[in-house]
Amino acid sequence: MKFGTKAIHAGVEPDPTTGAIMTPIYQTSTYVQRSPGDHKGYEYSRTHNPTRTQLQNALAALENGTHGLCFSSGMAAVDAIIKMLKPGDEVISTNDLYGGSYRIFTKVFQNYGIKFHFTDMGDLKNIEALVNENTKMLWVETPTNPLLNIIDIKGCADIAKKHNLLVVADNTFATPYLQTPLDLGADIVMHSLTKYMGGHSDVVMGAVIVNDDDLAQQLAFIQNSCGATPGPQDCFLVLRGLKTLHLRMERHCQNGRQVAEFLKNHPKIEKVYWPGFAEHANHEIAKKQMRDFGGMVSFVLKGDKVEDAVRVLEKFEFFTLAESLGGVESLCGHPASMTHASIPREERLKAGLSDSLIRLSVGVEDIEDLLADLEQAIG
Ligand code: P1T
Repeated sequence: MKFGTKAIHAGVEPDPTTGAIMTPIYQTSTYVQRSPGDHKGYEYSRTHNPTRTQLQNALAALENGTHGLCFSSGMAAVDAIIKMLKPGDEVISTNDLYGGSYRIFTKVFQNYGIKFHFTDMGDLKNIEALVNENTKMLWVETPTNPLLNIIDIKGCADIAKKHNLLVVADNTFATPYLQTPLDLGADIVMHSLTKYMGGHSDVVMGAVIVNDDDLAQQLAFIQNSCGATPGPQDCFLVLRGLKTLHLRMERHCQNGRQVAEFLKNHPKIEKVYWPGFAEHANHEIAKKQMRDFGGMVSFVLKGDKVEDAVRVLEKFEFFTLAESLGGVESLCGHPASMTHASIPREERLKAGLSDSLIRLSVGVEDIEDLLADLEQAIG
C-alpha cells in the first residue's frame, strides 16, 4: 500500500457496533464486565480505549512498526522511553535537540542517576568515541530542532548493533511521510503528535512506535503504570489529522523549499538552515533517508543582532509568533528565548544556535503570500 492510501486506511476499521466509517469518540472511563474478567478486551480507559487503539494501530502502520503507544504529550512519550533505563545507564544524544528533551534529560532524569552525553551526531565518529560499558541508548533527533542538522539513522543503528544499544529516533520533524526510522534499523520511533501528525494546532499528544514485542510490552507497562495517556477526543483529532498527512506534508515541503531558496538569495540574510541545500553538511544522508526535506527552515540575519531578529518577528503577518510547529498555519519562533530557553547559553552557542536565530514552520498557505510576508518583514 502506498503512503497516502495508508494514511487514510491503514490500521483503522469501521466501528464494529455501528459501521461508522470514522472511529467514534469512546468517551468512557470504564467498561461493563458480566462476571469478573468477562470483558471484550477493555477494562479501564487508562489501560485501553477503543479510540486510542485505532490511533495506535494507524501510527504503527504508518511507521512500518507492529505496535503504537500514545501518550498525553510528546514529553510524556520521551519520559516513558527513558523510564526503561536504570540508574547508572548512559544515553548519547544529539547536541541540537528540542529544549524540552534537553530539560527532561538534564533536570529530571540526571537526578535519578541516568547520565546524558550531548554531541554532534552528524559525525558518527563522535558517537563511537562516547560509547562505554554503561551506554544503553542513542537518542537521535533528525532533522534536529532548530538547526535542521541531519543524523544518519542507519549509521547510528550500525553502531548500536555492535554495542547492543537501543536507537531512539524522534521523528517529529520528518514524520513517516519523509522517513521511517524503523526501516533504517532504529528500535523506537518517538513523536510529538502535536506537530505535523495532528497538523491543525488543536491537540497536544505524543507517541512511541516499535516493531518488537518485548519493547512494546515494556512500554505498555510504563504507559499504564505511569498513566500519561491521552483522552479519546484528542485521539479522534489526531486520527482525523492523519488522513491528510501526505497532502499537507507535500505542500509543507514545496513551500519550505521556496522559502529556503528565497531566504538564501536575500541580501539581508547571513545563513539559512535547510537540509535540501546541496551544501548542507549532511545533504547526501538527507537525500538517502528522506523523501523530501520538510517544512522547517531556520535563518540568521546579517549582523546576528537579537534586536533585528525581534523586529522581524514582530513585523510578520502570516508567520505567527508562537511556540510549536507543524500545523497548517505558518509560525515563527525565537528558539533562544522560547523553545530552547532551557538550554544554557554556552551549550546553545557551542551547538551553533545563535541568540538571533529565527525558526520558521512553513505552513500550507499560498506561497505568494508567504514570500510577500517575508519580504515586508525582513525589508
Ligand atoms: O510539546 P510536546 O507534544 O510535549 O512534544 C515535545 C517535543 C518533542 N520532540 C520534538 C522534536 C519537539 O519539537 C517537541 C516539541 N517542540 C515544540 C513545542 C517546539 O516548538 O519546538
